[in-house]
Amino acid sequence: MDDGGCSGGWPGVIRKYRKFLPELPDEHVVTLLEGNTPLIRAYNLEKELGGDISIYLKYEGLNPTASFKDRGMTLAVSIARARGSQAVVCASTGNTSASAAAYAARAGMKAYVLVPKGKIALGKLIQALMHGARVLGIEGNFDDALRIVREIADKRGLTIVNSINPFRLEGQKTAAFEVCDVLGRAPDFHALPVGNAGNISAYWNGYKVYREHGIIENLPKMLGFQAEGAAPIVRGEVVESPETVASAIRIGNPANWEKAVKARDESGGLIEIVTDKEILTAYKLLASREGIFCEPASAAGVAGVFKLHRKGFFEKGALVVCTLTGHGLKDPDAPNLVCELPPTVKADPVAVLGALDA
Ligand code: AN7
Repeated sequence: MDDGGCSGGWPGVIRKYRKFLPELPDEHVVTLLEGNTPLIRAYNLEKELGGDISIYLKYEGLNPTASFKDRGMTLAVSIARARGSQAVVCASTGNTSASAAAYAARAGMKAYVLVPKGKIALGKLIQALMHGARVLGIEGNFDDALRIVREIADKRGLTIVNSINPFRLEGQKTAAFEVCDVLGRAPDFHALPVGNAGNISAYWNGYKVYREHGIIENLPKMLGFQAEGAAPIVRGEVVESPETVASAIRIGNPANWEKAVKARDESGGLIEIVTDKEILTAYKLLASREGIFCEPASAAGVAGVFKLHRKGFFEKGALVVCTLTGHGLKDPDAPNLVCELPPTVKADPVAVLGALDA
């Protein structure tokens, strides 16, 4: 049995939120004690905006593989193994592959991952390799890779662990539970990046489940943000060659398209565009003003909140939660776009003093 060795500590999302999740006998749980990520008040960003709204950051980069994917992967891999599956497969812009590889390793299963060649952040590729996945770089984009996964999975008896696997979204909804558990209510707005469009639907379901159980009274409006060059839902059509600096959400044909539209419309929210420039500004601001380093895609939600705030979208006193979906260390190339490399200085105190404030 895998109890993660938690011995009275946080038991991972399956055991914590068991009564809200699909049934799974205890002996089948595969866990790295994911979840329980901090909800951090963004005091400095609030000040930046003039102090009229409250902003909290759900820092999902602090999960075991440093992204929100672990919440769904614990459940998807546990159930795959419980049903006798030997191997999992996914297409990925990076984070799903890292998480699938880690949980498959934990479960003693094989993981196969298809990634768009040269288009995923280095840290994520390293994770998948280190966890022992069979990684293939596809000469195409994420959407091509997912199409192939759908075609080959059955032929080889592989369990797909992309978010078309319903257990992924079931697990991911636990993030909404945690937000409510901390705040004692649901926020007024919940902002997050949209790529394959699973997470926005998962959060929405989580909030609805908590309301059905009488744990919260209000529901948030869901605010999803796509990158300008990869915004199929906003534009209402598939984007054949998606482009954005936020490689995690470089997706032109989201698998959970309808579910995301439903979350948007049922909640009275919106899905809008942010530019790469707006994403990078928020990315840098989070790191330099709040001390929180997320990957570029993760900053899309914050960029969107800034944009809406400028338009006077939020009523005074609104409580806004932004999910920061992945850790900044995953993408060691992106900082080059917003920071200069450090100057080199002679190993001499006078030279160093002279250079400190230059
Ligand atoms: C950091 O890993 O699709 O809208 O293959 O890694 O639920 O897809 C990643 C998506 C946001 C978008 N932020 O979430 C993959 C993959 C980060 C991400 C998203 C992803 P969805």
